[in-house]
Amino acid sequence: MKQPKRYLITAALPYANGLKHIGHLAGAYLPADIYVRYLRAQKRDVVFVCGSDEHGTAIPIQATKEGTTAQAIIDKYHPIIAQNFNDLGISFDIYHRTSAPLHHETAREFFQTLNNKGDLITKESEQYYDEQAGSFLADRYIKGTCPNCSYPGAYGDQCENCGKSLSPDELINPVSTLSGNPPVKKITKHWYLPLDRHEAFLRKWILEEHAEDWRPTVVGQCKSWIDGGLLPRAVTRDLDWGVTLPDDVDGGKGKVLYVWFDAPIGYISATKQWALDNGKDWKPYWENKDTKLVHFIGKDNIVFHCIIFPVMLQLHGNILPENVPANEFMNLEGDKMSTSRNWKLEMEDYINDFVKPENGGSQMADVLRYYLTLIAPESKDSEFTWKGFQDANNSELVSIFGNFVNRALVLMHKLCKGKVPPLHTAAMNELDQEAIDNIKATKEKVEKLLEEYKFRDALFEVINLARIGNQYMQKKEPWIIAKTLDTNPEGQQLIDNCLHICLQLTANLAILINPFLPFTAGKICYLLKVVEKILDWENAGSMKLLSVGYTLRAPELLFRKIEDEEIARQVEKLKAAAIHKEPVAAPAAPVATPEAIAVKPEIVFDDFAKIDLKVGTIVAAEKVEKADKLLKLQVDLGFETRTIVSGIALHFKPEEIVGKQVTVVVNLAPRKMRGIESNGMILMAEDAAGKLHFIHPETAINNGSGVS
Ligand code: B3M
Ligand code: ZN
Repeated sequence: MKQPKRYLITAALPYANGLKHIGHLAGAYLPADIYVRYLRAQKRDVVFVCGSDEHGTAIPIQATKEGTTAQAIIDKYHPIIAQNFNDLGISFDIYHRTSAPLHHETAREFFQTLNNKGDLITKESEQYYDEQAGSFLADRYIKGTCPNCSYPGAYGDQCENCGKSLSPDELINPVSTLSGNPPVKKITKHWYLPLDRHEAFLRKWILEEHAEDWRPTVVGQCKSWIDGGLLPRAVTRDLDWGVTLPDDVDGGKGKVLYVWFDAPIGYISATKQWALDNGKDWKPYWENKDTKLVHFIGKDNIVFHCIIFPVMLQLHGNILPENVPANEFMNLEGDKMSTSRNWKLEMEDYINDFVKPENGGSQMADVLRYYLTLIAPESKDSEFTWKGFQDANNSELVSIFGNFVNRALVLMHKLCKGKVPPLHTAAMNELDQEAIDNIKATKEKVEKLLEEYKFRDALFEVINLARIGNQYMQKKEPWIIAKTLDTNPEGQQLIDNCLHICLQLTANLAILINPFLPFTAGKICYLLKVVEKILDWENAGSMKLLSVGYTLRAPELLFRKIEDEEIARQVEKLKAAAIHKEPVAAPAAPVATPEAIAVKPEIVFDDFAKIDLKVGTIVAAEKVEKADKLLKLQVDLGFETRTIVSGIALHFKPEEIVGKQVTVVVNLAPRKMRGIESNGMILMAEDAAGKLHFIHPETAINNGSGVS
């Protein structure tokens, strides 16, 4: 693609229903910010939009929890979240709100246009209804067991445990979160976006045109959605919180737009508000093909940004995203981050504990940005540990990056009278040239990686340049030469060359690190007494950033060491705050029938110990021909993958159990079933209704783990 004329960068709009954690930060906002800062340094025309998602059932549900109104909830969380992002250096051009009238108008117009063009259909259907509360149960007003992972607290729109997007009808044992009662069904009319009409477009656009440049995880998720069959998606809800339908829409009274219909339109209304505030025209950003639109999101938002919103944009006559670099999830200290179990590190907490001036200041915001980028879940889930955070700080930021910059300044003050020394070309050797070449090469590498959204690799290259700087200094040993100056006065030229190069390298580091660690880049500019204009990307690779003879400030450390006690305190705090409880509205377990509680005759421990139970993951499943009840499974047990034939075909479809962890009896004698040798048995629990449930660890663990 030739260079775009302008860029519109979006980061998912967070729900304003609570504080956001570092998993959110690492998933969308930080990578988006790095990309935008890089583009700005390239002097490209770029607008970075975000804002609060203030609709959907999540908001009124939080209001009920806090005993207040939906409006009070968004008014409480919107400014705090905006401030948290600001404190961590996330540099939106606008942080808008979907409760703004401009957004309501924009979303309503969008719906109207599609509806008038015949791009939406209406359908009457039976939907869950709470008779006691007298209302329909959209999305999060209904809970039940996830059909995909058996998590008992899944919502009607999504399971927060496995991330699968759901519809209320898929929930097992659904209950209303309003009254706790099982719901009834009632007829209602809704508007639908018929995705099935757009399969050919989506296949061509994603699976052909973007098969190479989008992340494999993103293309993979889209492919499975498309292959799974696209269905019309309801875009309205029976709710009293959200964007109301246009007045002239027949039967639209009392209904609002589905939050996932209006929220992405929030990117457009945010751009409009930004344009109003800055005397600009918003239209080219959404209508001209020479705009590059990029959505930064977490993996649970892929379908909305890659399938549904693009169909909407296409129908409405807008441009489509060039890329949707979605990140996988970030776990925390060995477990999934979770709001309901309070297993998380909120941005707010980090800011209070580290970023407040008395606790370290903005440099500590950069430390978090550094570690989160280092472990960015770009291709697979990753894990934040406090130990990892400490190590990244102490052994990379302090010992490599900070140390290099500090030594360059200290030695310059000691050996070059506090001024930038000249470069004596005649006295240069190949080590000097190599260092200079490395600066230029690093610039090119970082640039290429950033253009490909490979932020962790790009950051590695920057740190590596600091590492190269340290090695160069170590090889040149100007402090040793300084001791021989009495007998060898030309030695000063060698010292000058080394420090000249180290200081120019330091200025280059400021430019290259700026998209990732903006506070650090600012601090280096301060130490070098240069204006931040120097951080323009085109300056990277230059060896003329600092003028010869220029006096620099006395060195100050860029990063402080993080002590063991600080880390221990954080781990303790996390554990103490964790809530070990079943999700609130989990359906009560059905009472066991007398048969189920009948107990078999007593055995001794040795009898039990003969059974070898291990955890495995079902990696493939297919029906066994001419056997209604049997599924042929491939189960990965860590040490080997086995074929197991299991009598569960009436309970599970093959595609819904692939990926599940199960408990396997691994030392059961092999047995042939329908000609297939089965090597083990999967443990199942049967409930009172005769439904089967897998027995599996609470969170994923290594295959082959023993069960006893
Ligand atoms: N508010 C969900 C989320 O925060 C949703 C994103 C909207 S992006 C248009 O994950
Ligand atoms: Zn699930």
